[in-house]
Amino acid sequence: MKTDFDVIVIGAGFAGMYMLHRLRGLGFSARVIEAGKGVGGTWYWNRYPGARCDVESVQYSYQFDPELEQEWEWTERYATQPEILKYANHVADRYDLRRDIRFETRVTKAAFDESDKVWLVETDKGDRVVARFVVAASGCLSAPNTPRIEGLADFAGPTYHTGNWPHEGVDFTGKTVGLIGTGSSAIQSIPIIARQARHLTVFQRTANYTIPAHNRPLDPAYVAEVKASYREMRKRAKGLPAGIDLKINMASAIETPDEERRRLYQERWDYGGFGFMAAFSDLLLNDRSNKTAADFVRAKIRETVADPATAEALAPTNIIGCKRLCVDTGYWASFNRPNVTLVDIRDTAIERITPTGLRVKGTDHAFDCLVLATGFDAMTGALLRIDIRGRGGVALKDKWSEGPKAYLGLTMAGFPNLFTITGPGSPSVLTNMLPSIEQHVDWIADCLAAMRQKGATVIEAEKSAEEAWVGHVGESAGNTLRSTCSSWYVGANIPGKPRVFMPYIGGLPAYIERCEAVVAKGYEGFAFG
Ligand code: NA7
Repeated sequence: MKTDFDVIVIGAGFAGMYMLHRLRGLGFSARVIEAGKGVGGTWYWNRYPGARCDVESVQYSYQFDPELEQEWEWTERYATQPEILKYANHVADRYDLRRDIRFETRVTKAAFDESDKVWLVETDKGDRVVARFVVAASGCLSAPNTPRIEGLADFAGPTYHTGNWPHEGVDFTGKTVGLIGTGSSAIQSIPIIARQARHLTVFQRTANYTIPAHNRPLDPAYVAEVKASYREMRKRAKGLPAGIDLKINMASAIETPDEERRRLYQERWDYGGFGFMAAFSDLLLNDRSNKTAADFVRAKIRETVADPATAEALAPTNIIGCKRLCVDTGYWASFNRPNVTLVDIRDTAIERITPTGLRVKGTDHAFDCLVLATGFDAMTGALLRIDIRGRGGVALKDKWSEGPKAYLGLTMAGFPNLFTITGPGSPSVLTNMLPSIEQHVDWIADCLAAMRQKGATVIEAEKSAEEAWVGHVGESAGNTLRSTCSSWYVGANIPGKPRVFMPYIGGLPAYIERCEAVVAKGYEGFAFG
């Protein structure tokens, strides 16, 4: 069968854009298929008020081209969604990417044809495209989770999902708003919605930990300093588990004297951001150590929130850092506003949405607008919403019925010539996504170039290599406290989803080392045809 392209790339977020750039550089023909009207992926869809990245802007950026690094100017410590989207568009323009992207088109099906060893890709616009390879750059947090709450369709007012926010924005001035969720999207948007709305009612199922961002405009002298030392900073970051350049204190929390421990937590709290969890090296390994950090944050909540009952309800009871830590600007203080009410629903699920609001514990809450800050079907959702079929017509959803199985988070046995960028089993969401994405893309690009050189047209993960990697991913997760709570890392937010810790927790350096060793050993664990 004649191929239309060497490679079809699904998605034009940061992964898909860089993949296209690398493929072009190698002389492969490629077409990117993107559901949105523009590039940016996550940053295209998540336009809710207050959306910003919680990795510092100078680190959450591409590093493949020093000229791009030098010409782009970040303006804030943590970049807003509009600024990151502007950056994505700048990259698309700079490398002339748009001419190979088909926008407003969603891939609906991808099936491997065993006789011709090609993929047949179908879209919601009726396209049927044939390609040798498919690269799924479809994102880890890109399939919004709309909760299955009875009556959702009956609500008379507008309903907004944070992960699919109207492009024209929403003005809540004078409105009463009900908001479900207290994850990162809620924690970022609540302070802003609270300032606009007449009244905001927040429905909280699980209280969450958040660390102040202490966001600020970037001082030009600091930016110049970063630009002069980008290479060193990127190198330091790549050598650390999360791919973020931050200082990790190697001491144990529980073995540090109380006063010194408090001083160190306070120092990190005052600095702001994720670095709080690097105050000690054993916070996710030892529950007694973890409790010292959790107690510190709980004390901050009680200091900040005036009403003791609200403070108590907002104080999380689980392991800090087990669910993804949040970074905020004025979250706790929002609950001191007279127009904000917290409704704790940890013991009783929402009964139903009604035309005028929702009912929980037999009480009706009325509001004009409903905000669903209810997250995503993480890591597997975007892939499983496509009908992907490998050898023998086997559906990916059947292969993954007990949880995702993939070799290095990059490939799957039974699905030749299909690559996933930051797929399940890769460090992905536990790391700074940009360096992780670049590492994956480079690995795939180098692999395709190596195949071309040796005249191979098919690559497939061996089942035994996949099983060993899946086993290693599971074992690594079992060694930390991170797999112990009901987070989206384990699929707990989606009813019926298999409970498996999906990302690889071994850290970026160990993962990169493994990927490089696989290549050095002639693509160990892969069969070529
Ligand atoms: P999250 O972190 O998954 O948060 C979703 C929130 O919505 C969370 O508090 C959930 O409670 C809550 N939720 C979900 N379904 C329901 C139902 N049915 N009833 C009540 N509450 C519900 O998503 P975000 O968009 O905030 O953040 C996702 C990631 O994006 C974040 O980690 C960053 O990486 C950026 P739960 O905790 O499940 O009890």
